[in-house]
Amino acid sequence: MHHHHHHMNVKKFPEGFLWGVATASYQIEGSPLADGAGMSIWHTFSHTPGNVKNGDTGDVACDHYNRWKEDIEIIEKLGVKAYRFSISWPRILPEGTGRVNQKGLDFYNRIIDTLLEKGITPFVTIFHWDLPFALQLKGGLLNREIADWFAEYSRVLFENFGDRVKNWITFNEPLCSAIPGYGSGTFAPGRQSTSEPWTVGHNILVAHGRAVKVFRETVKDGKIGIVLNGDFTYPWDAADPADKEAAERRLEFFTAWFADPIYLGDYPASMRKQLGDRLPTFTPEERALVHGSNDFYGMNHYTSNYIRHRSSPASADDTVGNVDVLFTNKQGNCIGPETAMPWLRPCAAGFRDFLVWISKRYGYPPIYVTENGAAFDDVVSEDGRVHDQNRIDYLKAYIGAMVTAVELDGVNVKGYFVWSLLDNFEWAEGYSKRFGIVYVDYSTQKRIVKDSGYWYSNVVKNNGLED
Ligand code: GBH
Repeated sequence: MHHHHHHMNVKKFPEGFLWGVATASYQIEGSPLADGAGMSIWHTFSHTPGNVKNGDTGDVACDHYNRWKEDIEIIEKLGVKAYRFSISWPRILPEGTGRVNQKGLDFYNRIIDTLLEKGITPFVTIFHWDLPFALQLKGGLLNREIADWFAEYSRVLFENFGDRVKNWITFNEPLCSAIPGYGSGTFAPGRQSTSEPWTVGHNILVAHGRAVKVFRETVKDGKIGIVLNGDFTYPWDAADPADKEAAERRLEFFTAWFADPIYLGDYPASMRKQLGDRLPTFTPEERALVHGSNDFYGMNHYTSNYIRHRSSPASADDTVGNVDVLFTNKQGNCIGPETAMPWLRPCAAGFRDFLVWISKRYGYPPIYVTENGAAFDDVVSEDGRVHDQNRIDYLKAYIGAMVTAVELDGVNVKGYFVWSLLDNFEWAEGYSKRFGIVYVDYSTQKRIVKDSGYWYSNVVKNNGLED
């Protein structure tokens, strides 16, 4: 018998808690140019040799463009209540603006209608990185006109789908568009700059604000927010005030970069201090668009790190807040065991602490955990199943940490989405990394629900973890 403090036994969620799974268009759909779609920057980037492991592209992916019905039936069979997916901008507007492609609208209309028929709540991400290549030719996210282009595209979606879709996400992880996209160059469009990431981040915030304004005029009974990624941080030396400050500063450079302007009206002081004029300033009009623009906080969270202060001044290309990002602390303790992704170490305590950090800083906003999960080297066993106990352990620990944050810390989590429904195109890693709770055999396109998929199905059924 276990003798916990009685609160610790509470593992159920409030009635109506939304359990979901998540995907993104370029990662699963395939057929990127079908039915009149324009090219996206991930199409051109992945077709440029050297950018993606093994030369993989999204040309076929999970063939979800043709198998969407089967995939929705899997969601239904697992009893999952919500599905977060993204819309491919160049399917809807092949040139980025202007002419609307009806066949693109039709594809997503079929998905939305099928989800609703089955009682699955759609969460639509407007932008999950597949920018129309036509807009990249005009400067893409670096061009401040992105706010006009994005508002126009968003309006098309709200007018066509807003009668049925009530939960919307503007941008997925703007940090990834800004830093891997424009700083290190590991993601499309593959630029390497020390100044551009900060302009890109600013332009995305303004574009988000513009879309929210359109949304509030057109979809009066809906909710909208941005999705931000964030790894939690602990000081390398918990007794050193400089490391404690560095751990805080890293969170500011990672997440408060976007969340502070939205919830508090301006960039964190630590960023202004280090970046000076390289960090844009908000005009009063921009600030009015951005401040107060979230109905909910969308949280993508996977891992945590130990953070050590750097005593040397930050170099111009430093994007992490002048810190070292580490897996072990001063005592030699490890943040968590390895997974298939070098950056991802399971640390469920960091999830609870991050939920609390966000809640305290921004006044306990409603939160949807829009992505959480892990990649492991899954294999199909002789019995035809995928016994991914490591993924079950990960999800169980993280969901448990979330329960604790809700029950003991008063964090306002409304829903949770596993990344991902399917193994899929993991960006620069191609098909080499598997995040799905459903295995995809890429040679046959056969889907196999992994043990974690069945396990998660039970979590949904029980509305929480079993004791
Ligand atoms: C999310 O981003 C995405 O939203 C999703 O599409 C993706 O499939 C999923 O997570 C799993 O990766 O060593 O500094 O280059 C992932 C966020 C972005 C975190 C890149 C790690 C690289 C860190 N990731 N980042 S770095």
